[in-house]
Amino acid sequence: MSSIDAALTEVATAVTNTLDRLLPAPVGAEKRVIEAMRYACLGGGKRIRPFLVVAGSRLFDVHEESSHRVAAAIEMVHCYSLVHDDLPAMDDSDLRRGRATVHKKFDEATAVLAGDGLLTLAFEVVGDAATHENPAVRTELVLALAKAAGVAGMVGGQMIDLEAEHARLDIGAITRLQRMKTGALIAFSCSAGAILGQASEQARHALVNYAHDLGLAFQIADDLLDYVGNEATTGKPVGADQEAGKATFVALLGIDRAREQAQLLARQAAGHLDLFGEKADLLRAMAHFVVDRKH
Ligand code: GRG
Repeated sequence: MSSIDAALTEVATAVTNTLDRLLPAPVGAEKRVIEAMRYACLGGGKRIRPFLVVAGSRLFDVHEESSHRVAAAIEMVHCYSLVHDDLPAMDDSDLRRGRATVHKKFDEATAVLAGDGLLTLAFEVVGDAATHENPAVRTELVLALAKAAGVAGMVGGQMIDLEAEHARLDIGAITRLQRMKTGALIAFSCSAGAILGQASEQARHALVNYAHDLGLAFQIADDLLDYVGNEATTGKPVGADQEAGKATFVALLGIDRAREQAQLLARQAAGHLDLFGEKADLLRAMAHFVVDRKH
């Protein structure tokens, strides 16, 4: 196993344990929605966003309980977005992470509620004093997460994406859409450690630049998997973007140029971390992992 695979596995295990602890126990009359929330969060996933929170936090020697709580919160927001994105009103998908989507396993109303429950629980976790003793740090995290998840970020990007089906977006418009839809949560994940560690402006700036390039590289790799991946390894249907006529980086650039662009962005992302020296090796390795991944 490579060191990045081993590090991802280590963080994934720790964050899954934290999620298990933070998600309520499935009891009481409301038990069904809690079961759906747990099903959405505890069954697989690469845990890339939690990894970025934990690896970024290590640059500033942040206490692990703090970084694991924020890592669990960002994964809750990510899982909510997947649950809602899979609904018939959006992507209408039956398969996610190699098993039935939440609305297939439960039902549509429960899936809507489970997503809502995860989004709100994420803010409860970040805002809790157990995440950081300084209320100003907690407030900064809550605001950054709200911006990343809301209309200026993921929700806004998803709206543009839904309206863009069969539209001819140019490279600038696709880049903006993806920076909002997937880039914003990735950017929050990269900056969370600097917020928790009350890092210098220079350090924060470097991480913002890293996140920009990493987010785009991640999205191009995701678009490529829709073209050249297979359902057995991705654990989700492939070819859906092409079928829907979606404007993606691959549709615009072609497979070879998209691959080259993703590799270039990964190298550029790693280059932004020079000031952290060897301490940032895991984040550098992650930049290459996101473009070389098969799922
Ligand atoms: C419904 C508000 C709302 C937003 C949905 C992010 C998103 C917007 C939808 C997800 C659909 C999708 C496939 C987007 C492409 C990029 C992406 C987020 C891929 C899935 O992330 P991974 O690869 O998944 O990190 P795992 O399962 O490993 O966590």
